[in-house]
Amino acid sequence: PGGRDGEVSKAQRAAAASEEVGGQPTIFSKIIDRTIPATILYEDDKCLVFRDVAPQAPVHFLVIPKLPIPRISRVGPQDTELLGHLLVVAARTAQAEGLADGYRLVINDGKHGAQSVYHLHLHVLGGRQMSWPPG
Ligand code: IU
Repeated sequence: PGGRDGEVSKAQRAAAASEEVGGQPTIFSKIIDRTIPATILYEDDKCLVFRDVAPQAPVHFLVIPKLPIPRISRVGPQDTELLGHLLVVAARTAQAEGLADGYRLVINDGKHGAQSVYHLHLHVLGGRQMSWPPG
């Protein structure tokens, strides 16, 4: 059933992507394929890390899967390993960026989460004192 689940998942993702963005690749797909430039901090076969173009802290970078999952609310059990990998890469890149005093990890989802790009991404913000609650 694993393979079947995988196929269903791809169909669901395609549906979700077209639901959110009319089936168009987001700007992050263009960053992955180098159609649009970005300051890339790390890359492997599963993910890409680059600086946010509009930084909200002295250090602000994004960790994205190469698989175009539209939003965190669309993930399933088949994504567990990938999501864990994104968190490990986020933490290791934060360390490489010198964020020894800590940082904030954020995932915005959908309208109430103020998500603007429908390609899953983890924000990592640091280099200043964060406050709580977030706005
Ligand atoms: P959000 O969680 O979907 O709201 O965050 C999208 C982020 O992507 C936001 O911080 C933008 O500044 C950032 N971004 C970018 O780094 N490069 C781009 O070309 C675009 C958005 I469009």
